[in-house]
Amino acid sequence: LAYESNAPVNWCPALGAVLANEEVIDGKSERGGHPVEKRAMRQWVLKITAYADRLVDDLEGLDWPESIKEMQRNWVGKSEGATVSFRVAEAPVSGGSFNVFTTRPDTLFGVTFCVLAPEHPLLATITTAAQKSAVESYVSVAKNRSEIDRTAKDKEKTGVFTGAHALNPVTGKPIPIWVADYVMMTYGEGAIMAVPGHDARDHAFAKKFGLPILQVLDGGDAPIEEAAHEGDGKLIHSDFLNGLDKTQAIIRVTAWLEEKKLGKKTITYKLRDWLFSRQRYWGEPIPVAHDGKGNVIPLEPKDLPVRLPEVQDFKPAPTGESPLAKADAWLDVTINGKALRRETNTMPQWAGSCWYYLRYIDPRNDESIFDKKLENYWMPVDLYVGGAEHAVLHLLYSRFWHKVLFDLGIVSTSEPFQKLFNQGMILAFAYETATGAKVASDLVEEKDGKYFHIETGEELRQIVAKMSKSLKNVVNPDDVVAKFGADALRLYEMFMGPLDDTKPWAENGVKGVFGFLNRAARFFGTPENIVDEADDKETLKLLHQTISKVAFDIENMKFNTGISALMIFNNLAMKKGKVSKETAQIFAKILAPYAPHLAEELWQMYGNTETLAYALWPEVDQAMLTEDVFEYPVSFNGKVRFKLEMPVGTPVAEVEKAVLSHETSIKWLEGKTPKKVIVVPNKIVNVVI
Ligand code: ANZ
Repeated sequence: LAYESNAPVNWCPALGAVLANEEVIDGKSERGGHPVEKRAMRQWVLKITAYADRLVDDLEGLDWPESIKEMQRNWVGKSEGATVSFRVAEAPVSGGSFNVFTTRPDTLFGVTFCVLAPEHPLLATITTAAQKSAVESYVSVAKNRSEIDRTAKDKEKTGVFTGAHALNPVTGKPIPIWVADYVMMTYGEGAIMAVPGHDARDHAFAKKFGLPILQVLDGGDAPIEEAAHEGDGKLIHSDFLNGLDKTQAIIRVTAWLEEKKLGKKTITYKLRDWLFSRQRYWGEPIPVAHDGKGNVIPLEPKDLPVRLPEVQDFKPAPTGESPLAKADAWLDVTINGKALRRETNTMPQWAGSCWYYLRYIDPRNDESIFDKKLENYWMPVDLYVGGAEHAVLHLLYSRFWHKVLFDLGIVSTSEPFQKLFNQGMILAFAYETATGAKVASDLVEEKDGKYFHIETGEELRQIVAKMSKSLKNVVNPDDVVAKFGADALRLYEMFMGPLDDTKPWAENGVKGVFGFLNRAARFFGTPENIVDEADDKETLKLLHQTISKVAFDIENMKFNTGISALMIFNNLAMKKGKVSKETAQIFAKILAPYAPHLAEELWQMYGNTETLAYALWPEVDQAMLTEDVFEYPVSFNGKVRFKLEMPVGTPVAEVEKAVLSHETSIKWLEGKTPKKVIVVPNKIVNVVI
């Protein structure tokens, strides 16, 4: 599952360093703007592609947001289609042919040219003498463009004719072979059959270079010269496929290709193997050594862990290797009598994030990864709360590692995280001028709800933006704690709105919950308010409704509405002016998940000596949740005319009697006897006149 490969890295000669992709902007280093080139370097790669199918299929059983599942499916990018072989017409070498991958073999009769990726090895042999210099200069430019840039849909297409032709396998006719950078060497076969009639990219390319456009499926919104028809339709101009629809034609032509040995059904993935080494000092050392004869020797458990050496200089080696390549004393080791050189690549930070949750199970175990019994008890993680930015990196990588550990029999579940919840991002207010220029928050003052620039006096607009150092609008939790306390910080975060909403931090909101905490502390913390007598019915009913609501909302991650229930109960208690000690203790318990400090303090004030954290959650008296009266809507011939309250459980005959003797009924009946009175217990009454 791990192999060595000469993979390209971003090498910056001026900095003498290998850069991460995000440190390269438009082919230049982010720091200093020096040129960056691709350079092949020995690397370690993990074979995540071996798990592609399972990474897609097993999403089915997970309780994750559908959007994240869809992002993972797209990232793995499973595509069903066919590989088709094209012979080169005037091949200078014997048996010259190349394969293409297509999801649309049904369009084979519409192929009017082929395109090879600039990195395609066949270019060297098929390009004609006349086209050689044009192709070579095109290829040298294209190789330095980024993949994102090359595949962007609306980018102007570029390319060069190779001078060579291929034979369309179904028609036998020659078609030109081009080279263009919208074809990627790393996907499918690194070559395509171009169908400008039915593929927008090929259409744009054909238009630009005056190549023929053929329609082979009927339909489409515009003439085929104007736009590709990418939808379904009946096959036309396609010999033995004529009259079939797309799906039927794909099956028919694939069988035909297989029979003629010109192609076969193929499944392709966008997912690539995972480049898992970095040329940096920091990072877990890769526990292998090299014998200098091309053999890689895995270290034995007794030689682990490999510790990083003390070094003075963290600059990369002149070869672009990690600084470890300069730590001579560390580099050379003798293991089992053999002189070896340690691996100098280190692991990326994913090495830790892929399995950290497994160590939480048994963090102090230094004998093994964990005690098997504990793993059995705790895994999988029941609920993982995290940001959506991890969708296709951490959350895919750790699923892969977990599956490898599962296959090795180390963990007992094939998936690590059963339920995933994406919390919303907390934004902050920011300020801008009328022309949209951003102003740092320390240059803003508020006057009567309006905002002004301290220096220029200009009126500013308040907007919502990400927290950022440059806007100086980052909220530091330590400051909030110092001003309002940790309970208020915690309560506000949960009270801001639905947990998965993106929303701005507002200090006024913190003040609001701080006020609630103060009111609750004053009322429940005043001994005279806590009395030795039973609560009235209204208080008890609301208390049990509140316990039930808070519990339900915790289970359903709707913390904000649970908190408002607590506020409503606090208001009632203050209105009554007193509560029983039992009720006060229950209030402390259900407040505790949100405001543990205040709750604990009240709890101890009520004479408890053990911490509230060990107290059981209060039980709900179900009888308190049911209403004891029901308000019947009473209709006459289907129209609701009044409402009538009756004790729950009143017999139907008595409800009927009460309805008919009601003064409003007498008015609507106008002295007549009703034809029928329908009473549906605890629902409705309808009087038919
Ligand atoms: C002919 C064709 C006709 C295509 C048509 C599409 C529509 P997905 O769905 O993303 O897998 N393709 C194949 N290899 C490529 C490469 N290395 N670089 C760039 N493009 C490549 O896309 C598969 C389709 O993308 C393939 O099907 C091929 O174009 C193109 F009406 O072949 B098709």
